[in-house]
Amino acid sequence: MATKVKSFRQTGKDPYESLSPETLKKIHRTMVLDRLLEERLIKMSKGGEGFFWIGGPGEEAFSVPLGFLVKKGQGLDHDYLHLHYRSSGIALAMGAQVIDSIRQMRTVMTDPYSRGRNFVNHYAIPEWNIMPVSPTIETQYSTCIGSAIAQKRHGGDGISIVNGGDAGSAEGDFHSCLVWSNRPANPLPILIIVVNNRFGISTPFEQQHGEGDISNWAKAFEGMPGKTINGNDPVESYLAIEEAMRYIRKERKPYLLEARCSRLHGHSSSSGANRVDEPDCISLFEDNLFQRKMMTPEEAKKIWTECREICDTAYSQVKTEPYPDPEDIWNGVFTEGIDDDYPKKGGS
Ligand SMILES: Cc1ncc(C[n+]2csc(CCOP(=O)(O)OP(=O)(O)O)c2C)c(N)n1
Ligand SMILES: [Mg+2]
Repeated sequence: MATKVKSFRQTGKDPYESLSPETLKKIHRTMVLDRLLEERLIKMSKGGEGFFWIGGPGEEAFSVPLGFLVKKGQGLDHDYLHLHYRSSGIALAMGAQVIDSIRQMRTVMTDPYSRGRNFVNHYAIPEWNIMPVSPTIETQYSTCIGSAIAQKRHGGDGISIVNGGDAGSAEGDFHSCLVWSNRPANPLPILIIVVNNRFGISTPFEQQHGEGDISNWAKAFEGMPGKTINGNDPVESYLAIEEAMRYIRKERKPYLLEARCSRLHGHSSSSGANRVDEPDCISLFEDNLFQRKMMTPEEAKKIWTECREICDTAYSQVKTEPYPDPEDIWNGVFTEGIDDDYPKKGGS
């Protein structure tokens, strides 16, 4: 039987009081920074700077708390992250810099994640165990099995964290992850996340998924906790992620968490990336903070201005930076740099 964890709604306490004012403000600021970064990236893609945009506006209330809760570092004593292309809030909360995403968008040489080669929001940060993000959806649910096996053997409380989308959870890799992490012979410490924005490009969730909540898949496994949360609320997200991580770190077993989030700019630049009318997690969060007198509208406005300045300054800097030299394509691959004999060997 799957364990349904008791919702804090049933406890009668205001969940906002569970987090310190500093934590709430830190989350708010990073959500705003993330939103403005993504809006900048969209603007760049519409202006022909970079070839493609895909990212996470609408997922900030879930991604940012997750990023702050990661046990960050390199190696098996720390968490491993197997992310997808809507994870900018996670990376920013972990300490990634706005300017580096803008660099990857403009495909300049200074892009630290791919030297101007990959799509934007395709991170690769070895120092923090952030595995290279793949544009092939859901393969991360398979790769996370490997890091989790290594962490289980190693001991300690490091966990593997994987996130992906609702449509991808209809693919085999997601189910391999459930089966492999729940093997009675060797259960694995994986936080299995599905961010359900109710669409796979243009396929509605309701037309593809007969299981209702995706977290219902946990019921197939003896004792596996599964939970669906409102991922548009950063406090609900923070508390649910914290609870799931506590369980996985201690029990060394998997946990399935489904976060229902908005998708505020459609799928990607391929579908136009225009703003759509769905609940905005930042507006909702600000309303909650204002009502509780934890922040004033003036304070919020100041934060928006400061974060906008950070994005503007970074963008101005990136515009001065060089594109990769075409010859650089041969560097950082599985060869020893440029092979002068390549054309003679039949290449062109
Ligand atoms: C293996 C594979 N199949 C198909 C695609 C094309 N594709 C890119 S994004 C996407 C939809 C993914 O939807 P979902 O998993 O719900 O994530 P979301 O984009 O909504 O966050 C598809 C089918 C792909 N990138 N990789
Ligand atoms: Mg989706």
